[in-house]
Amino acid sequence: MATFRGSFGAVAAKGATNWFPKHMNSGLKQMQAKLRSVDCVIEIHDARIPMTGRHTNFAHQIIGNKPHILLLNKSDLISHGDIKRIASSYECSNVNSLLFTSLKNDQDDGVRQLIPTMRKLVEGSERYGRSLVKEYHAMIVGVPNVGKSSLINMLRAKHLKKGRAVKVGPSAGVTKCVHEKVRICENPQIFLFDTPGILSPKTSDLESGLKLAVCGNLPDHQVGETFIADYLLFLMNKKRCFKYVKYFGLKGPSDCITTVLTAGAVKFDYMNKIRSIETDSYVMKPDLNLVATHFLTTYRKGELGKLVLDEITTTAALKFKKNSELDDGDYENFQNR
Ligand SMILES: Nc1nc2c(ncn2[C@@H]2O[C@H](COP(=O)(O)OP(=O)(O)OP(=O)(O)O)[C@@H](O)[C@H]2O)c(=O)[nH]1
Ligand SMILES: [Mg+2]
Repeated sequence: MATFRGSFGAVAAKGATNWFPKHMNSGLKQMQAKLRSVDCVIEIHDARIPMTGRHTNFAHQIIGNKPHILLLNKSDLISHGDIKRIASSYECSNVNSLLFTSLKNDQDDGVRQLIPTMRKLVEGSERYGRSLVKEYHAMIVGVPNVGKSSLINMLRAKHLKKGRAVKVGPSAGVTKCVHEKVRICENPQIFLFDTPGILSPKTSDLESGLKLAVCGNLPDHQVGETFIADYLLFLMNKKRCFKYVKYFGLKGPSDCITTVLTAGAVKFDYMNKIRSIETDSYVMKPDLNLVATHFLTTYRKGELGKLVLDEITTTAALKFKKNSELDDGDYENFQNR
């Protein structure tokens, strides 16, 4: 069995995981300005990083005393066991409404529960000067690329049978300003505000920033595709998630990103023809950046295993076998996870 790095020692360029373009600053101000007409804040985060990367300032700058629902979205990319462990770890937190959603599933249970949960919370709240207003307003907040706009479109299609209202896309930073409210329900009338994804101006530590990068919450080129891929490889090995071995046609797990990406370049034919000045002839060189992008995209589609990037430490979590206790015999099981 290969031995793996105990910690991620690679060094990123200074500030590589800090991404706070102008639209985030102005978006945050627009969100604060709209708060007066909002009855409930729906915060969306990526279920693969349930403990990492939630914007720390949302709590006091945006949520305040308003009813708050936390949606851990993209739950199709994690296992049922992990959903249970995360839910139990949130039991003793200050989050009072937690739902897991997958917007890839039309019949998703979490999405079905959202409007009833929101109604219950709003009806049981003060509504600060809005008690005579019959329609409900909610603001959707979260870091980039977690599915805020997709949720609005899905709820609208489900309850109003109407088409897309807001733009969605696979990269971070698609929504750049707070949009006009979108109606998503007739009875009662419920409107949602879509908002731009907001990150903290400075990520607290490199690994938190890299986890956000692996999930696509900041642009790949900001951090560097190969660097993010190396961190993903480090986590996959740490969590004994070895689907990448077969995928890249390797003989066994490896902790060396160049070995993994070079194997991928050969398998997927990501080779560049380059003219060598020394020999005055053409040589084939692997395009490691392209394979790194392919690696990240494949993980993000869930095709390399249902991998939660955080450690989930709760009493319930202790019932599950810890990764550190796994041995060679577990290798086969994890390959098919
Ligand atoms: N697998 C999976 N993908 C999802 C889910 N929800 C959204 N996505 C995808 O995630 C990507 C981002 O979705 P958006 O709705 O644009 O995310 P956003 O939070 O509005 O992003 P910004 O506007 O950039 O802040 C899109 O490619 C969606 O198809 C989900 O539940 N599961
Ligand atoms: Mg959006």
